[in-house]
Amino acid sequence: MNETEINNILEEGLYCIGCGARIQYTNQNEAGYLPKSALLKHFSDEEHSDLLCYRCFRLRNYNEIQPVEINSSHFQTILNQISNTKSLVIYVLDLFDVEGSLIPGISRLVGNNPIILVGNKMDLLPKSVKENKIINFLNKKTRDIGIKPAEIILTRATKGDVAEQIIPKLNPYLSYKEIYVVGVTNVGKSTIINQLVKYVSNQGNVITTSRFPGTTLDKIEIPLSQENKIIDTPGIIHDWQMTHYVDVKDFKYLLPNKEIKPQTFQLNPEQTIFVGGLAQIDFDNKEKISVTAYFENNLKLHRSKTQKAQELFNNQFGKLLVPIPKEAVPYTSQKFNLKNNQDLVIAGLGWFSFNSDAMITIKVPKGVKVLVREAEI
Ligand SMILES: Nc1nc2c(ncn2[C@@H]2O[C@H](COP(=O)(O)OP(=O)(O)OP(=O)(O)O)[C@@H](O)[C@H]2O)c(=O)[nH]1
Ligand SMILES: [Mg+2]
Repeated sequence: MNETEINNILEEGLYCIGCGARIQYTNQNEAGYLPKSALLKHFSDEEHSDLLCYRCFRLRNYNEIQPVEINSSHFQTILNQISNTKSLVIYVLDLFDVEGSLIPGISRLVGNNPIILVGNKMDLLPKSVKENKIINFLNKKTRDIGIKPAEIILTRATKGDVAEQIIPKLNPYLSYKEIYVVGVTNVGKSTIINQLVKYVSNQGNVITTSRFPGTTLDKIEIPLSQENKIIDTPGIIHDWQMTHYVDVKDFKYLLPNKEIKPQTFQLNPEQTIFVGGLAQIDFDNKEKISVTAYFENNLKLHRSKTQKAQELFNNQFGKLLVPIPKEAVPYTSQKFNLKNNQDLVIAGLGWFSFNSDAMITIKVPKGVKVLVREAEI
Protein backbone atom coordinates (compact mmCIF):
# COMPACT_ATOMS: atom_id res chain seq x y z
CA MET A 1 0.00 0.00 0.00
CA ASN A 2 1.35 3.46 -0.84
CA GLU A 3 1.02 6.83 0.82
CA THR A 4 -1.85 8.04 -1.34
CA GLU A 5 -3.89 4.96 -0.57
CA ILE A 6 -3.24 5.42 3.13
CA ASN A 7 -4.24 9.06 2.92
CA ASN A 8 -7.49 7.98 1.31
CA ILE A 9 -8.18 5.54 4.13
CA LEU A 10 -7.44 8.21 6.73
CA GLU A 11 -9.71 10.62 4.90
CA GLU A 12 -12.58 8.17 5.17
CA GLY A 13 -11.84 7.78 8.88
CA LEU A 14 -9.72 5.19 10.63
CA TYR A 15 -10.01 4.87 14.41
CA CYS A 16 -7.83 3.57 17.22
CA ILE A 17 -9.48 0.49 18.73
CA GLY A 18 -7.92 1.32 22.11
CA CYS A 19 -9.27 4.82 22.72
CA GLY A 20 -11.58 5.59 19.79
CA ALA A 21 -9.50 8.54 18.53
CA ARG A 22 -9.30 9.19 14.79
CA ILE A 23 -5.91 8.10 13.49
CA GLN A 24 -3.63 10.83 12.06
CA TYR A 25 0.10 11.11 11.42
CA THR A 26 0.49 14.87 11.28
CA ASN A 27 0.48 16.01 14.92
CA GLN A 28 2.33 14.09 17.60
CA ASN A 29 0.66 16.04 20.42
CA GLU A 30 -2.89 15.33 19.36
CA ALA A 31 -5.13 12.34 19.89
CA GLY A 32 -4.87 9.46 17.42
CA TYR A 33 -1.25 10.09 16.40
CA LEU A 34 0.64 7.25 14.78
CA PRO A 35 3.90 7.81 12.85
CA LYS A 36 3.49 7.43 9.11
CA SER A 37 6.05 4.62 9.10
CA ALA A 38 3.94 2.61 11.56
CA LEU A 39 0.87 3.08 9.38
CA LEU A 40 2.74 1.94 6.27
CA LYS A 41 4.00 -1.09 8.14
CA HIS A 42 0.55 -1.88 9.50
CA PHE A 43 -1.02 -1.99 6.05
CA SER A 44 1.86 -3.93 4.53
CA ASP A 45 1.26 -6.81 6.98
CA GLU A 46 -0.82 -9.52 5.27
CA GLU A 47 -3.30 -9.91 8.10
CA HIS A 48 -3.27 -6.56 9.75
CA SER A 49 -4.76 -6.66 13.20
CA ASP A 50 -6.61 -3.87 15.02
CA LEU A 51 -4.83 -0.57 14.98
CA LEU A 52 -3.61 1.19 18.12
CA CYS A 53 -2.49 4.82 18.28
CA TYR A 54 0.90 5.74 19.74
CA ARG A 55 -0.67 6.96 23.00
CA CYS A 56 -2.47 3.64 23.56
CA PHE A 57 0.69 1.75 22.66
CA ARG A 58 2.63 3.63 25.34
CA LEU A 59 -0.12 3.29 27.91
CA ARG A 60 -0.35 -0.45 27.39
CA ASN A 61 3.35 -1.20 27.20
CA TYR A 62 4.92 1.36 29.52
CA ASN A 63 1.95 2.59 31.58
CA GLU A 64 2.87 6.13 30.59
CA ILE A 65 0.29 8.73 29.80
CA GLN A 66 0.78 11.16 26.97
CA PRO A 67 -1.44 14.13 27.71
CA VAL A 68 -3.72 15.16 24.88
CA GLU A 69 -6.17 17.98 24.76
CA ILE A 70 -9.56 16.72 25.86
CA ASN A 71 -12.54 18.23 24.18
CA SER A 72 -15.37 18.07 26.74
CA SER A 73 -17.93 19.53 24.35
CA HIS A 74 -17.23 16.70 21.89
CA PHE A 75 -17.81 14.20 24.72
CA GLN A 76 -21.08 15.96 25.50
CA THR A 77 -22.16 15.72 21.84
CA ILE A 78 -21.61 11.95 21.90
CA LEU A 79 -23.75 11.58 25.03
CA ASN A 80 -26.42 13.96 23.73
CA GLN A 81 -27.06 11.59 20.84
CA ILE A 82 -28.26 8.84 23.18
CA SER A 83 -31.66 10.37 23.93
CA ASN A 84 -32.50 10.38 20.19
CA THR A 85 -31.86 6.66 19.80
CA LYS A 86 -33.53 3.55 21.16
CA SER A 87 -30.67 2.29 23.29
CA LEU A 88 -29.99 0.54 26.52
CA VAL A 89 -27.76 2.57 28.84
CA ILE A 90 -25.29 1.02 31.26
CA TYR A 91 -24.37 3.76 33.71
CA VAL A 92 -21.21 2.96 35.68
CA LEU A 93 -20.45 4.48 39.10
CA ASP A 94 -17.30 4.16 41.22
CA LEU A 95 -18.36 2.98 44.69
CA PHE A 96 -15.32 4.63 46.23
CA ASP A 97 -16.40 7.98 44.77
CA VAL A 98 -20.16 7.85 44.35
CA GLU A 99 -20.77 11.59 44.52
CA GLY A 100 -17.89 12.21 42.11
CA SER A 101 -19.48 9.78 39.67
CA LEU A 102 -23.02 11.16 39.79
CA ILE A 103 -24.00 12.99 36.61
CA PRO A 104 -26.70 15.54 37.46
CA GLY A 105 -27.93 15.90 33.84
CA ILE A 106 -28.05 12.18 33.14
CA SER A 107 -31.85 11.90 32.83
CA ARG A 108 -31.80 14.42 29.96
CA LEU A 109 -28.91 12.60 28.22
CA VAL A 110 -30.57 9.22 28.47
CA GLY A 111 -34.10 10.32 27.55
CA ASN A 112 -36.66 7.54 27.90
CA ASN A 113 -34.13 4.74 27.48
CA PRO A 114 -33.79 2.10 30.20
CA ILE A 115 -30.79 2.28 32.52
CA ILE A 116 -28.83 -0.50 34.14
CA LEU A 117 -26.77 0.96 36.97
CA VAL A 118 -23.43 -0.69 37.67
CA GLY A 119 -21.79 0.17 41.00
CA ASN A 120 -18.20 -0.80 40.22
CA LYS A 121 -15.05 -1.22 42.35
CA MET A 122 -16.97 -3.03 45.10
CA ASP A 123 -13.63 -4.70 45.96
CA LEU A 124 -12.36 -1.38 47.36
CA LEU A 125 -14.97 -1.26 50.12
CA PRO A 126 -14.32 -3.22 53.31
CA LYS A 127 -15.38 -6.85 52.90
CA SER A 128 -17.82 -6.55 55.81
CA VAL A 129 -20.03 -4.12 53.85
CA LYS A 130 -23.41 -5.61 52.94
CA GLU A 131 -24.42 -5.43 49.28
CA ASN A 132 -28.02 -4.57 50.22
CA LYS A 133 -26.89 -1.51 52.07
CA ILE A 134 -25.02 -0.26 49.00
CA ILE A 135 -27.96 -0.97 46.71
CA ASN A 136 -30.30 1.04 48.97
CA PHE A 137 -27.74 3.83 49.05
CA LEU A 138 -27.50 3.86 45.23
CA ASN A 139 -31.28 3.81 44.90
CA LYS A 140 -31.49 7.01 46.95
CA LYS A 141 -28.59 8.65 45.12
CA THR A 142 -30.05 7.96 41.68
CA ARG A 143 -33.47 9.21 42.77
CA ASP A 144 -31.76 12.49 43.70
CA ILE A 145 -30.54 12.92 40.11
CA GLY A 146 -33.90 11.97 38.62
CA ILE A 147 -33.36 8.45 37.30
CA LYS A 148 -34.81 5.08 38.19
CA PRO A 149 -32.53 2.25 37.08
CA ALA A 150 -34.18 -0.94 35.89
CA GLU A 151 -31.42 -2.89 37.63
CA ILE A 152 -28.58 -2.19 40.03
CA ILE A 153 -25.57 -4.48 39.83
CA LEU A 154 -22.47 -4.32 42.06
CA THR A 155 -19.24 -5.37 40.35
CA ARG A 156 -15.52 -5.88 40.77
CA ALA A 157 -14.50 -5.39 37.16
CA THR A 158 -10.79 -6.08 37.62
CA LYS A 159 -11.57 -9.31 39.49
CA GLY A 160 -13.38 -10.75 36.50
CA ASP A 161 -16.89 -11.97 37.39
CA VAL A 162 -18.54 -9.06 35.66
CA ALA A 163 -19.77 -10.64 32.44
CA GLU A 164 -21.54 -13.45 34.32
CA GLN A 165 -23.35 -10.78 36.33
CA ILE A 166 -24.23 -8.37 33.53
CA ILE A 167 -24.98 -10.54 30.47
CA PRO A 168 -28.13 -12.23 31.95
CA LYS A 169 -29.49 -8.79 32.88
CA LEU A 170 -29.29 -7.74 29.23
CA ASN A 171 -31.77 -10.41 28.11
CA PRO A 172 -34.96 -8.32 28.44
CA TYR A 173 -33.34 -5.65 26.26
CA LEU A 174 -32.10 -7.62 23.26
CA SER A 175 -34.35 -5.58 20.95
CA TYR A 176 -32.19 -2.56 21.82
CA LYS A 177 -29.52 -2.70 19.13
CA GLU A 178 -27.16 -0.30 20.87
CA ILE A 179 -25.90 -0.54 24.44
CA TYR A 180 -24.18 2.64 25.58
CA VAL A 181 -21.80 2.50 28.52
CA VAL A 182 -21.60 5.93 30.15
CA GLY A 183 -20.17 7.50 33.28
CA VAL A 184 -17.63 9.86 34.74
CA THR A 185 -13.99 9.28 33.83
CA ASN A 186 -12.06 6.45 35.50
CA VAL A 187 -15.04 4.54 36.92
CA GLY A 188 -14.18 1.38 34.94
CA LYS A 189 -16.38 1.59 31.81
CA SER A 190 -13.76 0.24 29.41
CA THR A 191 -12.66 -2.46 31.86
CA ILE A 192 -16.27 -3.70 32.04
CA ILE A 193 -16.69 -3.67 28.25
CA ASN A 194 -13.45 -5.62 27.84
CA GLN A 195 -14.83 -8.28 30.17
CA LEU A 196 -18.12 -8.49 28.23
CA VAL A 197 -16.30 -8.72 24.89
CA LYS A 198 -13.97 -11.36 26.24
CA TYR A 199 -16.94 -13.38 27.46
CA VAL A 200 -18.74 -13.38 24.10
CA SER A 201 -15.78 -13.52 21.71
CA ASN A 202 -12.77 -14.55 23.76
CA GLN A 203 -10.87 -11.46 22.62
CA GLY A 204 -9.03 -9.94 25.58
CA ASN A 205 -8.33 -6.29 26.47
CA VAL A 206 -9.55 -4.77 23.24
CA ILE A 207 -10.01 -1.30 24.70
CA THR A 208 -7.22 0.54 26.48
CA THR A 209 -7.82 1.02 30.19
CA SER A 210 -5.62 2.87 32.66
CA ARG A 211 -5.59 4.51 36.03
CA PHE A 212 -5.29 7.93 34.35
CA PRO A 213 -8.62 9.74 33.99
CA GLY A 214 -9.44 10.49 30.35
CA THR A 215 -8.22 7.26 28.76
CA THR A 216 -11.07 6.74 26.27
CA LEU A 217 -11.22 9.66 23.84
CA ASP A 218 -14.13 8.89 21.52
CA LYS A 219 -16.96 6.43 20.87
CA ILE A 220 -15.82 2.82 20.45
CA GLU A 221 -18.36 0.38 19.02
CA ILE A 222 -17.87 -3.37 19.43
CA PRO A 223 -20.35 -6.07 18.39
CA LEU A 224 -21.61 -8.23 21.26
CA SER A 225 -23.81 -10.41 19.03
CA GLN A 226 -25.16 -10.38 15.46
CA GLU A 227 -27.76 -7.82 16.50
CA ASN A 228 -26.30 -5.91 19.42
CA LYS A 229 -23.29 -3.69 19.79
CA ILE A 230 -21.82 -2.19 22.89
CA ILE A 231 -20.54 1.38 22.75
CA ASP A 232 -17.83 2.77 25.01
CA THR A 233 -17.86 6.51 25.57
CA PRO A 234 -15.30 8.97 26.92
CA GLY A 235 -15.78 9.67 30.62
CA ILE A 236 -17.36 12.91 31.71
CA ILE A 237 -14.83 15.11 33.49
CA HIS A 238 -15.87 16.59 36.81
CA ASP A 239 -13.21 19.13 37.50
CA TRP A 240 -14.30 19.38 41.15
CA GLN A 241 -12.84 15.92 41.91
CA MET A 242 -9.55 16.02 43.82
CA THR A 243 -7.94 13.82 41.14
CA HIS A 244 -7.80 16.78 38.78
CA TYR A 245 -5.73 18.83 41.26
CA VAL A 246 -2.99 16.25 41.85
CA ASP A 247 -0.06 15.22 39.67
CA VAL A 248 -0.27 11.76 38.07
CA LYS A 249 2.81 10.66 40.03
CA ASP A 250 0.76 11.11 43.21
CA PHE A 251 -2.27 9.10 42.08
CA LYS A 252 -1.03 6.29 44.33
CA TYR A 253 -2.30 8.36 47.27
CA LEU A 254 -5.75 8.89 45.77
CA LEU A 255 -6.85 5.96 43.64
CA PRO A 256 -6.99 2.71 45.58
CA ASN A 257 -6.55 -0.60 43.80
CA LYS A 258 -7.28 -2.79 46.78
CA GLU A 259 -9.60 -2.91 49.78
CA ILE A 260 -9.39 0.26 51.84
CA LYS A 261 -8.59 -0.10 55.50
CA PRO A 262 -10.73 2.29 57.54
CA GLN A 263 -9.03 4.13 60.42
CA THR A 264 -10.98 5.19 63.49
CA PHE A 265 -9.94 8.24 65.52
CA GLN A 266 -11.06 9.17 69.04
CA LEU A 267 -10.77 12.94 69.01
CA ASN A 268 -10.52 15.22 71.99
CA PRO A 269 -11.92 18.74 71.66
CA GLU A 270 -10.03 21.08 69.32
CA GLN A 271 -8.08 18.58 67.33
CA THR A 272 -7.24 18.69 63.64
CA ILE A 273 -6.63 16.01 61.04
CA PHE A 274 -4.61 16.64 57.91
CA VAL A 275 -5.34 14.38 54.95
CA GLY A 276 -1.86 14.50 53.46
CA GLY A 277 -1.36 18.04 52.18
CA LEU A 278 -4.77 18.05 50.52
CA ALA A 279 -7.28 18.72 53.27
CA GLN A 280 -7.39 20.01 56.84
CA ILE A 281 -10.31 19.25 59.13
CA ASP A 282 -10.64 21.09 62.43
CA PHE A 283 -13.00 19.37 64.85
CA ASP A 284 -14.71 22.09 66.84
CA ASN A 285 -16.49 19.70 69.21
CA LYS A 286 -16.69 20.28 72.96
CA GLU A 287 -16.69 16.59 73.83
CA LYS A 288 -14.69 13.59 72.76
CA ILE A 289 -15.95 12.20 69.43
CA SER A 290 -15.19 9.28 67.16
CA VAL A 291 -14.76 9.39 63.37
CA THR A 292 -13.72 6.75 60.84
CA ALA A 293 -11.63 7.72 57.84
CA TYR A 294 -11.88 6.02 54.42
CA PHE A 295 -8.97 6.92 52.17
CA GLU A 296 -6.43 5.16 49.95
CA ASN A 297 -4.17 3.19 52.30
CA ASN A 298 -1.04 5.09 51.16
CA LEU A 299 -2.51 8.44 52.14
CA LYS A 300 -1.25 9.38 55.60
CA LEU A 301 -3.50 11.20 58.05
CA HIS A 302 -1.84 13.41 60.66
CA ARG A 303 -3.48 14.52 63.86
CA SER A 304 -2.53 17.64 65.79
CA LYS A 305 -3.98 20.17 68.20
CA THR A 306 -5.94 22.79 66.26
CA GLN A 307 -3.88 25.44 67.98
CA LYS A 308 -0.69 24.00 66.44
CA ALA A 309 -2.22 23.14 63.06
CA GLN A 310 -1.22 26.27 61.15
CA GLU A 311 2.39 25.90 62.26
CA LEU A 312 2.42 22.23 61.25
CA PHE A 313 0.94 23.09 57.86
CA ASN A 314 3.49 25.86 57.24
CA ASN A 315 6.45 23.68 58.24
CA GLN A 316 5.41 20.32 56.86
CA PHE A 317 3.47 21.10 53.65
CA GLY A 318 5.02 18.87 50.98
CA LYS A 319 7.25 17.11 53.57
CA LEU A 320 5.25 15.18 56.16
CA LEU A 321 2.02 16.39 54.57
CA VAL A 322 2.00 14.77 51.11
CA PRO A 323 0.75 14.78 48.45
CA ILE A 324 0.09 18.43 47.68
CA PRO A 325 -1.71 19.98 44.69
CA LYS A 326 0.26 19.97 41.44
CA GLU A 327 -0.05 23.75 41.14
CA ALA A 328 -0.19 26.42 43.82
CA VAL A 329 -3.89 26.90 44.57
CA PRO A 330 -5.60 28.80 47.36
CA TYR A 331 -7.39 26.73 50.00
CA THR A 332 -10.93 27.63 50.96
CA SER A 333 -12.61 26.79 54.21
CA GLN A 334 -16.19 25.68 54.90
CA LYS A 335 -18.05 24.82 58.09
CA PHE A 336 -20.38 21.84 58.47
CA ASN A 337 -22.60 20.48 61.22
CA LEU A 338 -22.32 16.70 61.10
CA LYS A 339 -24.72 14.25 62.69
CA ASN A 340 -24.12 10.77 63.93
CA ASN A 341 -24.24 8.40 60.92
CA GLN A 342 -23.30 11.00 58.32
CA ASP A 343 -20.26 11.17 56.07
CA LEU A 344 -18.14 14.20 55.23
CA VAL A 345 -17.08 13.56 51.63
CA ILE A 346 -14.15 15.10 49.75
CA ALA A 347 -14.93 14.32 46.10
CA GLY A 348 -12.33 12.11 44.48
CA LEU A 349 -10.39 11.65 47.72
CA GLY A 350 -12.44 9.79 50.35
CA TRP A 351 -14.59 10.48 53.40
CA PHE A 352 -14.93 10.65 57.18
CA SER A 353 -17.82 8.82 58.74
CA PHE A 354 -19.13 10.37 61.97
CA ASN A 355 -20.13 8.23 64.92
CA SER A 356 -21.15 11.32 66.91
CA ASP A 357 -22.56 14.78 66.15
CA ALA A 358 -19.84 17.36 65.49
CA MET A 359 -19.05 20.77 64.09
CA ILE A 360 -16.11 20.95 61.76
CA THR A 361 -14.19 23.37 59.56
CA ILE A 362 -12.64 21.88 56.44
CA LYS A 363 -10.03 23.42 54.16
CA VAL A 364 -9.45 22.05 50.66
CA PRO A 365 -7.98 23.46 47.44
CA LYS A 366 -10.46 25.95 45.97
CA GLY A 367 -12.77 24.18 43.52
CA VAL A 368 -12.76 20.75 45.15
CA LYS A 369 -16.26 19.71 46.21
CA VAL A 370 -16.99 18.86 49.85
CA LEU A 371 -20.40 17.56 50.92
CA VAL A 372 -22.32 15.81 53.68
CA ARG A 373 -24.37 12.66 53.03
CA GLU A 374 -26.06 9.83 54.88
CA ALA A 375 -23.39 7.19 55.63
CA GLU A 376 -22.56 5.03 52.62
CA ILE A 377 -21.41 2.02 54.62
N1 LIG B 1 -10.03 -1.97 42.19
C1 LIG B 1 -10.70 -1.88 41.06
N2 LIG B 1 -10.19 -1.18 40.03
C2 LIG B 1 -10.92 -1.11 38.89
C3 LIG B 1 -12.17 -1.76 38.75
N3 LIG B 1 -12.62 -1.50 37.49
C4 LIG B 1 -11.70 -0.74 36.89
N4 LIG B 1 -10.66 -0.49 37.71
C5 LIG B 1 -9.46 0.31 37.45
O1 LIG B 1 -9.88 1.66 37.30
C6 LIG B 1 -9.07 2.34 36.34
C7 LIG B 1 -9.94 2.97 35.28
O2 LIG B 1 -10.54 1.96 34.48
P1 LIG B 1 -11.05 2.25 32.99
O3 LIG B 1 -11.80 1.04 32.54
O4 LIG B 1 -9.94 2.75 32.14
O5 LIG B 1 -12.08 3.44 33.29
P2 LIG B 1 -12.99 4.28 32.28
O6 LIG B 1 -14.27 4.54 32.98
O7 LIG B 1 -13.06 3.61 30.96
O8 LIG B 1 -12.14 5.63 32.19
P3 LIG B 1 -12.13 6.74 31.00
O9 LIG B 1 -11.85 6.07 29.73
O10 LIG B 1 -11.03 7.66 31.44
O11 LIG B 1 -13.46 7.43 31.05
C8 LIG B 1 -8.11 1.28 35.80
O12 LIG B 1 -6.90 1.41 36.51
C9 LIG B 1 -8.80 -0.02 36.12
O13 LIG B 1 -7.90 -1.10 36.27
C10 LIG B 1 -12.68 -2.50 39.87
O14 LIG B 1 -13.77 -3.07 39.86
N5 LIG B 1 -11.91 -2.51 40.99
MG1 LIG C 1 -12.46 4.21 29.13
